[in-house]
Amino acid sequence: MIKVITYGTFDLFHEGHYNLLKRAKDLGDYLIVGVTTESYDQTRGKLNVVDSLMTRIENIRKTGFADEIIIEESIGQKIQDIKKYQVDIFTVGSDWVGQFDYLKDYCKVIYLDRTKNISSTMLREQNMQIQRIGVIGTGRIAQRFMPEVRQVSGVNAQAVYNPHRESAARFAERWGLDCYDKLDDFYAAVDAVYIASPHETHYDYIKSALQHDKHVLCEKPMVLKEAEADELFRMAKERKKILFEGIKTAYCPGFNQLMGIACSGMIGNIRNIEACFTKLERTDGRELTDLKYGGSFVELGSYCMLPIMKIFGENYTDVRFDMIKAENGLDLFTKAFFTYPNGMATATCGLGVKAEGKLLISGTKGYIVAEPPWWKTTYFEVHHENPGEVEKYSDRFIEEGLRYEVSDFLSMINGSSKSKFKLTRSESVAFASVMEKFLKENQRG
Ligand code: C2G
Repeated sequence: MIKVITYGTFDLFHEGHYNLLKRAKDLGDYLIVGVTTESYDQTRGKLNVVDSLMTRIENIRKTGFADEIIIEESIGQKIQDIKKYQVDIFTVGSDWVGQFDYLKDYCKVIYLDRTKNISSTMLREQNMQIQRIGVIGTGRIAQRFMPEVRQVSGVNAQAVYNPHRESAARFAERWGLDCYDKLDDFYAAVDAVYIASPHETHYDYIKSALQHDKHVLCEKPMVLKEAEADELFRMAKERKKILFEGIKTAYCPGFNQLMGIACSGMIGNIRNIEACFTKLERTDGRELTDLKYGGSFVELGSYCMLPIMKIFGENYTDVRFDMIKAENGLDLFTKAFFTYPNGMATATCGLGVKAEGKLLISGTKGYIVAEPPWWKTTYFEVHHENPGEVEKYSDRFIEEGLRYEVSDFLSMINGSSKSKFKLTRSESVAFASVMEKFLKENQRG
């Protein structure tokens, strides 16, 4: 008996998938089909899969070609499956030519011609209206955003706005966008905006974008006053628009896995969280010279508060700040101490002092530790009383990681609520409220 194996996501099952499975079956006597899990697809950068795993399996089953359906969960699994099921032929569509030649040591590898003019990506795009996204601001973060947004299907980066026409034109030229220096014209050309302008301009841009009925993804810190955050979220709700604070960590798969484990009870009741993020900045850069909105806490505090608020919630009983300041009064190193009824937490941020940069979550049955850069979570460990008992978890964080938030922003626009819990409105409001307290204490409020 000749055994054949093939793998795929098989999202929005179409003729191309059908043809592939039919021909795969014809190659032998017994066909095994491996269907990718959602988390495996996420790790390999496929972020917008529409159908659930059950639906995708059911669609394959209905063709009648598969003698056995298995789940594909990780990158190294193919070799194991080939050995385990004593597979004779591995096959996949011609879009993968060459990429699975390493399996030739284990079985025959056949690339079948791909069916032309049909793909899941095409169908996904037909199913949803393509969102034209416009970028406000042309600085470093906006530059990082561009290659990321291109990885997400269903959005098209369309336009850029900067009141300084020259900067807008340069950015537009580099990334192939339309450039605008008048806001009304810019809004008319897009469905959603990504705001990456200086912090102090966020509030006005968000407000005007919402007034023009645009969805908004705004870089962190979204705003620095609780009342402003409240007002903007209320306005977004009234206008049925999505307003998202872009803290990339909140949307990345590894961090979500970490939060899931922390909240699962695996390390018991959580009592202490230490989140630390430091990066040494040039003393003449914006971060250490902008007397109103610079400094380490405004720059990095959102990342460190994220695990704290997600685990302990927004109702801390007290928050206190200790800091080391530069001559110009900006904080080079800040520790924010949060007190909760049953726990405590510190958010440590530095732009002029280097620290170990860990995330440490301590509970009554063990602790979780993630080394820097935990804010781009790829790896963490769960430790218990017995030092030999350590569980290790890893996930992928691709390049700058902004693709995850763009993908979630898009699914929220398209009516899916699967990303709602990743960063809630009330968490964003709580961040703004802590920032406001911090700035007030520094006479910067
Ligand atoms: N396919 C095809 N013709 C199309 C579209 C897809 O022949 N027009 C084939 C693909 O080449 C693949 C299978 O259908 O063999 C499933 O395609 P996808 O769902 O896109 O899955 P893919 O990402 O190719 O997964 O481990 C996963 C595998 O490596 C392949």
